[in-house]
Amino acid sequence: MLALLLLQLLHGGLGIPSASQRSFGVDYARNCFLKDGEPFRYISGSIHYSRVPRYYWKDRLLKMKMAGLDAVQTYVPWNFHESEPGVYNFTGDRDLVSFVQLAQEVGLLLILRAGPYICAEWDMGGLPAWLLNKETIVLRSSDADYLAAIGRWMGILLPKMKPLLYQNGGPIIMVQVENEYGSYFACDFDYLRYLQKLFRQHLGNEVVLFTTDGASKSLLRCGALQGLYSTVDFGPGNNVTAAFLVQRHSEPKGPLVNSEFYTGWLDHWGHRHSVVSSSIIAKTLSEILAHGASVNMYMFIGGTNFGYWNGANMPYLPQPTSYDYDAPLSEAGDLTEKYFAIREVIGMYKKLPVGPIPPTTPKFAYGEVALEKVGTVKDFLDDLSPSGPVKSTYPLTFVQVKQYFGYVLYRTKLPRNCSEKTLLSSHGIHDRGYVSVDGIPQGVLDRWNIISLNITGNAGAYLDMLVENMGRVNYGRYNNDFKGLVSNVTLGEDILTDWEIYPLDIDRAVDQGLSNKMSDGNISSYEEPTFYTGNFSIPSGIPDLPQDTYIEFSGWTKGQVWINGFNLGRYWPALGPQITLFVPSNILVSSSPNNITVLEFEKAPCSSGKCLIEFVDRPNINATVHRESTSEKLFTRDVFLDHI
Ligand code: NDJ
Repeated sequence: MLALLLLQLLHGGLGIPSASQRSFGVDYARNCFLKDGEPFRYISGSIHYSRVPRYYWKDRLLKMKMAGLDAVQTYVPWNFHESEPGVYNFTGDRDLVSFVQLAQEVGLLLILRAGPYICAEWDMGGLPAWLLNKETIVLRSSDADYLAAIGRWMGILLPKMKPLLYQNGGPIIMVQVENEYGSYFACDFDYLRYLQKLFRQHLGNEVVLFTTDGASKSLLRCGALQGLYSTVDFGPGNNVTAAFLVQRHSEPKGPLVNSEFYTGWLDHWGHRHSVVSSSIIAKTLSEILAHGASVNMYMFIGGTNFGYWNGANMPYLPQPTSYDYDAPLSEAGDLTEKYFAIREVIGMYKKLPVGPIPPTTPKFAYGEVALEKVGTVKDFLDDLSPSGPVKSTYPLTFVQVKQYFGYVLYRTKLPRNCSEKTLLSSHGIHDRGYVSVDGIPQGVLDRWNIISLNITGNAGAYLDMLVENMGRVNYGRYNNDFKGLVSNVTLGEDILTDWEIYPLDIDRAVDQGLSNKMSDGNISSYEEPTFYTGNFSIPSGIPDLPQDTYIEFSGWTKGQVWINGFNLGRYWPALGPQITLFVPSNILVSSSPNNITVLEFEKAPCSSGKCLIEFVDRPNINATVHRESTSEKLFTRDVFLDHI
């Protein structure tokens, strides 16, 4: 006994197990996890560090801790870290090691979903678009080039994670390999085995590696693999007992685990905002906990798809900028009624931590700001595309011109005079094309709804198509989502040739500042894609400013917005349901005016001379949508899974 005490003291004191004593594993005899030799089940919540500014990581993690959670779960989006082959970024908002350490400081364990594929309503499910440089690549299979890229990436990522494993003194108790692989067509066990071996090589034999699949036998068939602990995911509509019985097909013994218990649901542009009642969440959560199961709530805080990070579902429907998810913590980290309902349920099963819950951060209505038209994309072409166009007989895709996100300008000349009846068509607009002839707007082509439009113009006039990548498909077999003009464009019967393709680095140009290049504007139902800029200052004399705010785009149509060079994401109030964009206070400055840059593609509310945006203190992500799609029903999870 004395020897044991001495040993414990030597290892850093009583109560806190030293690295060598720390252990985490599966107890098959007692159907639970074992943590430091004791039976354990976890209550966890999902937070994606890539969707929350680093400035707010601690606030959100503390709120999660105070809800009674034992653990947080995060995905690692590969494309967030490896923007070009071999170019890695783990700094600032991408500093994953700091995020994991912060979770530990706050007293939370961490479940790491390391990818390579994550789904998550994230561009291409987290896979880097540059994988498509090999056009025929079969993603999520044992395609040799795909495996080689994963091998290199995991060789960077996993050694960073190894010291943070629970048994090595860190908070990571489990690591997920792949994600709902059973829902994917490839069903390639060699691929799963490759991942298993790779993860073991880098992380050792002790860590619990696991998989997650929808709670149906057919989905587990291709998702589960001997040696990877198989867990299920299901939402509040499901029969809990039946769902866990499905898990028992793969894991006759061991802990019951729901790795994604849906607290809300995802959104699409043009569909109503998803709302799930707190009472059904509380009721089902309680049932899950009463089964003695471990659970991860997806999402506990959804956060924001800043920049271009949103994904899309098929038939092609992109997700909006907000990833609020109707989660217990709102997009802005606000405490909601659902948060307290969940906390109360957790309190019925374990002792809640004592201490204050960090309050909801205050929001400030900075009011209206007048923007000024500074020029069209064409006016700024030299700044946006300093290396000039790539010339090609037929259109090239984004990856072929080595641009992965945002917008590319495709230009050619009209081969003949076009009367009002001349039809411009393409079956390959990925995803929206803003069309003009000699600077006169003609309309918009879009991937599913409008694949042709009538144009007018004389032979030799410039035909410009600014093509927007609206986010790559993140789920299912159409994951290899090429962007740009992915097939030919026809004018009547003729295929258009001799293209000049301008890759556009808009983010860099915005960051450097756009000087006014205004030529006379014209008023039509469409306008050319145009930049607007403005400034606003944080009022002095009011304590604790700058605070978070929301930018509202009343009267604007569709575009992208930056504040002080930070790309806040896409706005599309003309469609909905999202009308305001979350502006976290950390991107605002008090020392000088804050710069707003807006790129509006279709029509700004400036005909009266005033182009206003407004900073408000309340979000609106739940507005009536202006084009409700009949496919909406397809996207509730259960109906969706029934269709596979
Ligand atoms: O594992 C997936 C997770 O990352 C499971 N989901 C989640 C939905 O939020 C999220 O993508 C599914 N997505 S099934 C596909 C939905 C198709 C309508």
